[in-house]
Amino acid sequence: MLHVGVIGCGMIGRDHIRRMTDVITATQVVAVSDAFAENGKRVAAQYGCAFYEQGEDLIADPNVEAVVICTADDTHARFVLACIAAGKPVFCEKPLGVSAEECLSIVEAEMAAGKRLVQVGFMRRYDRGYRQLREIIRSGEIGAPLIVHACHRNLTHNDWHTSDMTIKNSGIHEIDVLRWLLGEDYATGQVLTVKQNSSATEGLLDPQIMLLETKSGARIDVEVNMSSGYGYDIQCEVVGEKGAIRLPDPATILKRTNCARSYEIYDDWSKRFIEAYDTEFSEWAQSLKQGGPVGPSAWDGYAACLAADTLIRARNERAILPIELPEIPAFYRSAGR
Ligand code: ISE
Repeated sequence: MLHVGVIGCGMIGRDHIRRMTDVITATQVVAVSDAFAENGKRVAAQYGCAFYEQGEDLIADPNVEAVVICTADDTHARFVLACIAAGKPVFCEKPLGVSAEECLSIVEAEMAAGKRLVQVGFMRRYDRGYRQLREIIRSGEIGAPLIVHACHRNLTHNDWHTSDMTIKNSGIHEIDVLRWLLGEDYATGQVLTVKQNSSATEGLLDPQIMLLETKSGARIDVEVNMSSGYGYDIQCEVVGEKGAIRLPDPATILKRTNCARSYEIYDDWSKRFIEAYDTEFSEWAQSLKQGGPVGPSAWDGYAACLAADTLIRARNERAILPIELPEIPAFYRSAGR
């Protein structure tokens, strides 16, 4: 049984605590921490585990063998670095840090520690549909991928959502999963702004269109839309030399009512990707038993953040900019699946 401490008991943190308690048999949550003490204490009482006001104290608890970080994005790097310093495996929700520099400091600390400890929460890589797309691409059946059309639509956004978060907090999923699907890094990036959706918060650039070119010249367009007004909807179509493949929608019941046929579209990611999250945590626990994480690495977190930073700059400068990811260090070459 892997004894886990969870820092951050907001929506995704509580969902992971439930998952590691009720679904994943190999994990047990033994401690939690939350910046809002009352909330953290309530969750600790519900699950019968220890509560720490400070994340650092949870990391230092000898009962905690591995740490899951689900706090605000701008605290991720601090806690990940503390876990590396303590020599404890750490699963960090995306993004790994709020800038490429922050992510690079994690990469450097992990390499100095001499073994992989960090895994980043890019759950799309565990979704059955994305995994099937990747298998087909790798089999060569559709030839080399030429174009990807993707979209990431959220039902609605919080008041504090910013134009940069659209890329670095939401669009970062596509940045990572498409790099993983196509098996190559990006060469350039650009962002098109669009006439604003009138239901978006004033001043928010919504939607935005991210345009990426891979090193081999494949082209990607991604609509990132925070105010779809109808549901949480993730789409992806890969057009290859000999065929095109499309991400399946999750299976939902076909209803025939009121002279109409309809399928439910979920309202958020925790339902849309519920199986992916379960698989992600079960494979993470399994990998730790076998010696260390094999999922999305700190390098993947850095690569995604560097592309996101570049896209934000490209949008602000209305330019097409090169995405200058350095050569992958040998340490990370076999990492990520
Ligand atoms: C959220 O943090 C997620 O990870 C979701 O997958 C994404 O769709 C949403 O936009 C993010 O805010």
